[in-house]
Amino acid sequence: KGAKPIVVSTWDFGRAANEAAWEVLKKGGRALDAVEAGVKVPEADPNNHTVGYSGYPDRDGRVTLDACIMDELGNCGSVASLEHIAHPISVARAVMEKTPHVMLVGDGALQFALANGFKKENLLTPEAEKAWREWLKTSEYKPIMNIENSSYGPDKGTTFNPLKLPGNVYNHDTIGMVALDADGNLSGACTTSGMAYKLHGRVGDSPIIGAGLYVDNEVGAATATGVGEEVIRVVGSFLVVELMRQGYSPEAACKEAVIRIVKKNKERAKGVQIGFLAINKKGEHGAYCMQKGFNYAVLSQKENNVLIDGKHYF
Ligand code: SD4
Repeated sequence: KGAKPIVVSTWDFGRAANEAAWEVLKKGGRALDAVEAGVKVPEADPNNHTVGYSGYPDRDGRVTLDACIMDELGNCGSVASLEHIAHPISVARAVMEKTPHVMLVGDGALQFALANGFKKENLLTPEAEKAWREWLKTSEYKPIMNIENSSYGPDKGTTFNPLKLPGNVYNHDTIGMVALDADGNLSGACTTSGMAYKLHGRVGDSPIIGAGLYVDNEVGAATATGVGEEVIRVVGSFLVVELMRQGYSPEAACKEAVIRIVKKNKERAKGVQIGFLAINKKGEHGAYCMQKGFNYAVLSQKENNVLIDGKHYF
């Protein structure tokens, strides 16, 4: 004991998630339990259309969820393209704890979940279905130009690059959460419904260990949000942790990972949002993103669930 617990998570909806994680951390609980409890909050939220229950479906109208979790010992579990289960993060944890595997996908992941007591549910809410039916009229899919974020858009008094989705709802936000507990151990969780109206079977970075999430208990932990294809390309979260190992601060490491993506193709990078978020072993936090608009929530004894704007490349 003796470390100062901290939990950070992506986007403004990370604050409610942090509160749940803090309930565990403040009692000296494990970071692993904290991050699972934390991300279950947006997974269950009917107003959040980008994570868990009520997520926007793929182009076939199917809600397919991606999630992963990783602890201080390098144990990890993941599910991809999982349907009908409201808490994919808990299925990912069960994969980690009850199987010799790391990742289960699609029908196999569902079969495993049902065999382990998870309830089959309809995750497509009437609201999300309505949005999908609207989308079907044009079936326009341009993920490249999507600037995901929750603080811009017509509803917030700015017209900065709004998505053309019904109801002006932004179509991709993931919750990534990393935490340090009182024992000085790190863990992380990441969960999403992925890009709205994606091809059926598309999997992003979020359930890929090293891309959407990485934890190394000697160094730090990192998570990512944004266009997953870009994050996978540079194995983003692993990269951030390795840069911290070399002495970079969390923010500098996140910035360098963003620059790595830019270097691959600057024109392509201009049209996408990516956000990295990290903490190190000392409990220092930092983030960096491609475009203005990414923010993250920090909860510790010092920082009362403050929302911080990530610095941005463009
Ligand atoms: C994905 N990275 O499926 C996720 C989406 C996301 O903020 O993060 N949105 O590519």
